[in-house]
Amino acid sequence: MDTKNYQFAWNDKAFELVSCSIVRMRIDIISVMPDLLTSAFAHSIIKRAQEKGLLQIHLHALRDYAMNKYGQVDDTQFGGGAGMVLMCEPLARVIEKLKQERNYDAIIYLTPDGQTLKQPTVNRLSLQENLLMICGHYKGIDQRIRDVYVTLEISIGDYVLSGGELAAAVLTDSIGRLIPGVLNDETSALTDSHQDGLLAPPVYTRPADWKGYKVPDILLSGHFAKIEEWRYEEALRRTEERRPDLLKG
Ligand code: 6GU
Repeated sequence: MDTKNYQFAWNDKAFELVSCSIVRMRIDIISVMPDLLTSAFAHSIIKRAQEKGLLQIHLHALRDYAMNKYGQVDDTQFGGGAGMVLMCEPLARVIEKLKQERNYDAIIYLTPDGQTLKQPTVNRLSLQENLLMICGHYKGIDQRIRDVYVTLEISIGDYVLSGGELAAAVLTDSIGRLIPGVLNDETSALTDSHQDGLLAPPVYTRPADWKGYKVPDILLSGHFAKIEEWRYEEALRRTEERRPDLLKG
């Protein structure tokens, strides 16, 4: 990475990255309902990542690549059965166009039969430059598009969504916040649940006594080493109680 294109400046507390002429990551998302995604990326950390120039998100409406003037992008499935399937031709058109413009490190299809998303995959993807995500709808996309173009298939859990858009938003959010320079110290990723294989410990803020419910004394002690030890013990206890499967690995 060429650091001389980065601009740092003082804010109230820290010398911080304010702009950067190299976009660190570009994510392209193909969808029949791109509007569903706009607000997901217009807030909080992902909004700031884009403002800082560290992340570019480009939405592509599949209907712009439709078969005909009626905007057809799907058809019934061969062999019979309910539900529509997104056709090869519109998807191939938009994918080919994008592939001509840049090399993609991964072409990801969001699908309930993909591999379940876990933090290590998110960490790995956050280091890439160009990602292409395809959102399915209805019964999904023609298998031949998966065979020809898709390099990674991801599900966000064992339940069914109406389409891949919300999954693409989840994946983009989880990746975007890890791009170097996006999070500051206050929002550090290192203490997140799952990042160290443990669930996060409980957290408290003022007042120290709320209707008689008190904050654990240790957190008010100012003894940083003891506090860290307490947090670790609580994280371990919580993980044993709620997600013993995480401790087996
Ligand atoms: Cl990625 N897509 C859909 N439609 N449903 C899901 C999913 C994806 N992950 C879990 N459920």
